[in-house]
Parts: sequence; structure tokens; C-alpha cells
Amino acid sequence: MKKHAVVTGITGQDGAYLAELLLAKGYVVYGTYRRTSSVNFWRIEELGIQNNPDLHLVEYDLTDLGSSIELIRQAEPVEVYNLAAQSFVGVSFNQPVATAQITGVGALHLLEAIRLVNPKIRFYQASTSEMFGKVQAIPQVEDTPFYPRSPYGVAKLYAHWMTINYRESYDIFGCSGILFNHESPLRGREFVTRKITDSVAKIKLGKLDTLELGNLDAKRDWGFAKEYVEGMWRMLQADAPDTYVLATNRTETVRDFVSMAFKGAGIAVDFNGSGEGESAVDTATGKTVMRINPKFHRPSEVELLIGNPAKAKTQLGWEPKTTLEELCQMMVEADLRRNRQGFSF
Ligand code: NDP
Ligand code: GDR
Repeated sequence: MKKHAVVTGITGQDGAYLAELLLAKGYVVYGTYRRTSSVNFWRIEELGIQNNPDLHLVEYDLTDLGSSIELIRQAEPVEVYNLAAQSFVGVSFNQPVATAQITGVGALHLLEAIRLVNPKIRFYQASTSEMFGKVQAIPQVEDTPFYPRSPYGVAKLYAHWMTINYRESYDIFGCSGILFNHESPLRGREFVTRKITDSVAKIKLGKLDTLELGNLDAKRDWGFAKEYVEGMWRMLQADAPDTYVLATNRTETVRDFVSMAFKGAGIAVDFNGSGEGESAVDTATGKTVMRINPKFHRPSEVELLIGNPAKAKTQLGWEPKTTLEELCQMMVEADLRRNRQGFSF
């Protein structure tokens, strides 16, 4: 008998990679997607898993308690990975209530469904370094105090504590993975790394003049998403439920990533000016290829994230392997290929 797993948010970056991993490990996967006017399966198509007979696509919305119960009852999973969320920090300032309902209370719906249908099911909650927000220690580890700086961070903190509360109250095997930023060619284009690599590819191919960004000074700990989903799976195979940080223990600025991406496309840039007047110029042509647009600034910013994944290494045998340079190059090359072929999601 194959094990069943539920993956919420299969149309997202992590959902697609995790489904690929679980199918390779012999699971039957129930991947959930939302009803929209044009459902987007490009990631599972790019991974070539959309027609796998062990993959069942289930229409589901995290904000509905009844369908959460139905999902768990019908899929009969041994493991549930809650990856669905309104995951874009910037949008959470404009849609704080929707973000609370989806990203915060949505996780509670799944915990309730597990408690009611089968409390033996193991549960993974996609927690985030955004919970550290205005950081209280460097680097951040599992017991660093939280200080979220966005409605998204606050909603995720609620879901994080609910996972711990259900672990302690009902003995549910609930794990919380505090994952730092992880990126890939499957990253959504609204997030800064993919926005940069896609724009750099377009500039290289003459399809775009200038990339516009917000805060270049923000520092992030960026890893490769495909490696991080392996860490999620390992958390649910452990002897006891726990909370783990997954990160690379290296931090770089958005500006560094911009330079790395242009370099990866064979364009050398110089940065000029400062603050909102900062720009980057192609040293070969003298053209401005990056400038600041204040509309991309956030009302409150997370300035510095760097995580120490020592606990995950010791207890789960998990560690990141891909360097930021390799990751950036992989993303630039994927975006050059897609843009040459005339499409880019
Ligand atoms: P994505 O934004 O790529 O994917 C989010 C998924 O959630 C999509 O499949 C989306 O569906 C789905 N979703 C959104 N709203 C609902 C809803 N109401 N009901 C059901 N599904 C919904 O995120 P990632 O793959 O990057 O991240 C996965 C999870 O990990 C998220 O919870 C994110 O917050 C968290 N996380 C991510 C990190 C990262 O660096 N990537 C770091 C730490 C945590 P649709 O395609 O229809 O929009
Ligand atoms: P983040 O990722 O907010 O860390 O959340 P994002 O890539 O959106 O921003 C990273 C940093 O870059 C700065 N920035 C810009 N960001 C975007 N999106 N667009 C811009 O034009 C731009 N210019 C500068 C941001 O201000 C920020 O400082 C991601 C998401 O995946 C969350 O779901 C996840 O929980 C965290 O990572 C860990």
C-alpha cells in the first residue's frame, strides 16, 4: 500500500517541488489548487509530473473549514504539508484581512480537520523567517524571539503557534519549518530574485530597457527551493514533532543579487547615486539598466535575515548544497531560455 500525502498549494513553487519529491519516493499525492478563471499548472508541467497517475489534483480553498475536513477524509493521508498561503509580503499590506484568513486561520482549518478526522496524521506547517522580522539576534535560530513586520509575518506567527498548540494540546505530530527565503526557476515573478533574473534575461535579449526595484539594501538568506522541500519531508520522518530552521547561514543584499544576475547574463554593471536616485549602468553601453521605483518600497521592512540551520543538520541530516552564485546562474539561464522561446511565466 502506498502512503498518501496531501500537499496544499501545488500550483506554487514549493508545492510543485514537494509533489515531485513525494512521487519519486512512492507516495500517492493529493495536490490542492484553487478554482480560478484560468488555473495555472505551469510548474507541475515544467517538472513533467502533471500526468503522473499517483498525482491527484483536488480543488480546495484553505479558507473553508468544511472542505478542509472533506479533503482530509477523502485523501486519507499519513502526512499533510500545508504550503498554501497568501505568501507575498508586499500584498499583505494591501490585503491584511485576506492574508490573516488564508495564511493564519487557513492553517487552523487543517489542524482542526486532522484533530477531527484522524489525529495520527503528521502535519507540516510552512513557517517563515519573516516571523523574526525586526531581528532580535544574528544569526536567527529556532528560539530567537519573534518580531514580525508585516501582516503576512503576523499571520504566519499565528499559524506557527497554532501548530505548536495542537502538538501540545492534542498530541498531534505538528512540525513547523521556519524556512528562510528559497528560490528557483519556479519562483513567482513577483518575488525579487525571479523578478531580477527574468528582467535581466529580457534586458539581455533587448525585450526590456530597465529593471525597477525598491529597497536594494535589504539582506536575505537565499537558498535553493528544491533542497528545502527535502527538509520538510525529513521533519515529518523524525521520531518526534519539532520546529526547525532551514537556511544557508549566508546573507547578501538585493543589490548583490542584481549584480550577480547581470554578471550571469554577461553584462557588467556599475551602481551610481544613492537612495531613490540609485541606478545601475551597463558599463559596455552606458545605458541605465536598473533604477529605483519608490512604489516597490514597503511600509515596514525586514532589513536583515540570516539563519543558522545547525539543528536541522544535527537532527535531520539536512544541509543546503547549492551556492547563491549557482542558484542565480540557474535562474538566469532558465529565464534566458524561456524568453528566447517567447514565453515566461
Ligand atoms: P507560492 O506563492 O509560490 O505558492 C502559494 C500557494 O498557495 C499557491 O499554490 C497558491 O495558489 C496557494 N494558495 C493561495 N491562497 C490559497 C487559498 N486561499 N486556498 C488554497 N490555496 C491557496 O509560495 P511558495 O511555494 O514560495 O511557498 C510555499 C509556502 O511556504 C507558503 O506558505 C509560503 O508562505 C511559505 N514560505 C515560503 C518561503 C519561500 O522563500 N518560498 C520561505 C518561508 C515560507 P494559486 O497558485 O492559486 O495562487
Ligand atoms: P520576502 O521576498 O519579502 O523576503 O518574502 P521578496 O522577494 O518579495 O523580497 C525580498 C526583499 O527584496 C526587497 N525588494 C523587492 N521585493 C520585491 N518583491 N519586488 C521588488 O521590486 C523589490 N525591491 C526590493 C523587498 O523589500 C525585500 O526586502 C519571501 C516570500 O517567499 C515569503 O512568503 C517568505 O515567507 C519569505 O520570503 C521568507
